[in-house]
Amino acid sequence: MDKDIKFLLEKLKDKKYLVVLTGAGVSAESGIPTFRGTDGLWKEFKSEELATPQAFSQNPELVWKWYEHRREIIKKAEPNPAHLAVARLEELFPEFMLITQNIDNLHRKAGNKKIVELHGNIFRYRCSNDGRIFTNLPESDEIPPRCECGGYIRPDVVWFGESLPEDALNVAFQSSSSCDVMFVVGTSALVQPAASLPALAKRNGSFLVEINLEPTPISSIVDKSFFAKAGEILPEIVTKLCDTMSS
Ligand code: BV8
Repeated sequence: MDKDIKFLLEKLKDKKYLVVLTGAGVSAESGIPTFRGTDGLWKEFKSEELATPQAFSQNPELVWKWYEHRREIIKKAEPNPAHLAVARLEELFPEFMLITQNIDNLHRKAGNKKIVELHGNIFRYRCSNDGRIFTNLPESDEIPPRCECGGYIRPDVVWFGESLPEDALNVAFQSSSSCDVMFVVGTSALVQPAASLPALAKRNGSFLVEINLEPTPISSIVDKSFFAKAGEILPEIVTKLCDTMSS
């Protein structure tokens, strides 16, 4: 691995603008199940079946309880060394943007500031009728709770078949088009439009690095793959990067 990191550090020497794109794999070592892993969320349902507006309108209580279940897991989770390494990278590069598909808030907890949450945040809620945002839930003995307007309150996350927040998407496209290096960490690169960002960066001449346990659909276009746990390889890369920068 050492020679791989040495190769990477060589390539990073003249790079100024780093974008990091993360998926569920960066939170796996915090004990949060990924979507498609063997430890996947709720075995009896596929995430794609529950994370949809149709599922919520057909069975709001089931979908609400699924998110409550995930919130309880996430509340007990702490940022792992991969999250901490990504936070350190924000300090090391003159220009930086973190684009995450995750809704678990762990990058913010780890200290990152420049974050685009492409798919929302599980600790934020919105009325499914009038769109009002809630950070704390109103008192209600209904499941899901209702807004004053009578509409059900839902998690403020992006479901399959729903458009991503325009401002988040614009920043994601803008930074992916302008960066000169992109790290893609812990994503199966299947979910669109997030999965199109690495190709966008590549088209603009960025140096692409993938960190994953296994190859993904973008492995053929990246310049360097590290098949390892993010919580192990990222801290190693960042430590060596700090040594290089301070020497
Ligand atoms: C949309 C929030 C426009 C909710 C999520 C083409 C263009 C546009 C749209 C589509 C398209 N083709 C299909 C679509 C529709 C759809 C889509 O992409 N479907 C997929 C399944 C094919 N996209 C959408 O619907 C998007 N909307 O495009 O709007 C539109 C509007 C109307 C009609 C059509 C289009 C909205 C997508 C957002 C869905 N919401 N999350 C919630 O979380 O509950 S997506 C959700 O799943 C996550 O946020 C995440 O993005 C995704 C899971 O992906 P990953 O993060 O990659 O996680 P996964 O488990 O898959 O992989 C983990 C990886 O980590 C693995 O590779 C594993 O090897 C690795 N790993 C594990 N442990 C480690 C590790 N790596 C390193 N270290 C470890 N320790």
